[in-house]
Amino acid sequence: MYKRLFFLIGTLTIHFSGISQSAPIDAKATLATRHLYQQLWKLRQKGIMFGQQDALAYGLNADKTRWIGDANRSDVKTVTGDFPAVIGYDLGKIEFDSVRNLDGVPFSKIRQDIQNTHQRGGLNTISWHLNNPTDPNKTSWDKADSTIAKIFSDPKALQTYNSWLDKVANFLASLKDTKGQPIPVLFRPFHEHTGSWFWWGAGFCSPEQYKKIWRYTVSYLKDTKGLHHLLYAYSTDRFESQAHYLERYPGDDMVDLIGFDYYHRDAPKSNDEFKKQLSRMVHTLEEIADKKHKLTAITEMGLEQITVDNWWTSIVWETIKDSHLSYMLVWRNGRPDHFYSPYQGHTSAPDFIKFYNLPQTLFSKDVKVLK
Ligand code: BMA
Repeated sequence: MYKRLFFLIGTLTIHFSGISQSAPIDAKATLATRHLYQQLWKLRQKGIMFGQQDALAYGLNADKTRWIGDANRSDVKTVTGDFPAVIGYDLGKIEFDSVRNLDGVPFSKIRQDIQNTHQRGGLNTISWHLNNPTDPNKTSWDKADSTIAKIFSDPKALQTYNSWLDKVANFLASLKDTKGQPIPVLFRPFHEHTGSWFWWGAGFCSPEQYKKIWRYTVSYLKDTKGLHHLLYAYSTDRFESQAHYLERYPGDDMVDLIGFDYYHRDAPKSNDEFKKQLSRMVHTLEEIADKKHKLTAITEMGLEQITVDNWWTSIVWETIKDSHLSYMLVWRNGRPDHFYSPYQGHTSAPDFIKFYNLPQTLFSKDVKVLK
C-alpha cells in the first residue's frame, strides 16, 4: 500500500511539478503536448527529422517559376514522395491583423497547414519576425538599439507588445485538431540573438534584458493567456563556446528545446570550414543538452540554391549523422534565387533522394507517432 502510495506521489511529482525534465516546462501542459514531448525523446533514438520553413505554402516548379497555395503540395514531396516531418511557419505581421504574414502566406493557410501536419503526424514550429513595439513601422531587421529596455521602461511600448502577444495568443489558441483540442506547437521566439541583425540581437540589448523579454513572453502566453499547448525553443545563431551559447539562456524552466541557426555560405570554397563549424556547434549543443536534459535541433540551416550537388549526404549528413538532434530545418523555397530544398529537376535532387532513403533521416511517414 505504502509502496503504491509512494509510486503515485512520485508519478504525480513527475507530471505536475514541472521540475522534472521528462515533461515540458509548462507544468500545465496538455496531454497532447506531453505526448509530443515524450515522442520527441523517443524519436531521437530512431533518427533526425527533416524540416523546411513554409514547405506547404509555396515552392518552385521545374521551370523555376513559383507555385503558391496549391493544396497538398510541397517541393520535398514532389522530389521524394513524402512531406517533411517538421514544418516551419512565421507569424511576422500578425501584429497588424494582417491577412498574410511577412512572406505573403495567409494566416488561414498557416492554420490549415498546421492542422494537416498534425493530422499526418508531424511537428509544427513557429518563429516570429515581429516589428518593433517601440516604433511599429520598424521591422525586426531595423537595428534599433535598446528596444527591450524601452519596452520595459515605456508603458506605451509595453502595452503595444502586450497587444501583439494577445494576437499571437489568439492565433495559437485557434489551432485545434479534429476533436477541437489544441494542437501542440514548438514556439521559437527571438531567434538568432547571438547575431546583431534583429532588434533583440546581442548588439542591442544586455543578456539580462534578453532573458527578461524571454521570461516575460513565456509567462504572458502560459500564465496570463493560459496557453498550455506550447513547447519553447531557444535558438541562437553561430556561437563560439558553451559560455557564449548560454550567455542569454533564460533558464531551464523556460526552454524545452535548444538549437541554433547556421547557414552555409560561399560554397564550395567553404565546404570544409562549414563542416568543421557545424560539427563543433552540434557537439557543444549536445554537451549542454546532456547536462540540462533538453531536446536539440538545428533550428535553421541551408545552402541557398544548393550549389553543391551532394550537399545533403556529403556535407550535412556526414557531419550530423552521429548526433541526437531531433531535427534539422532548411529555410524556405521562396524565390528562384532564394530556395533551400531541391525542386523537381534540381541538380541536388538525386542526392536529396539518397538522403531521404537513409534509414535515419525521418520524413512525415516516419513520424506518425507524433500525432
Ligand atoms: C529571411 C528571408 C526573407 C524572409 C525572412 C522571414 O531569411 O527568407 O525573405 O522574409 O527570412 O521569413
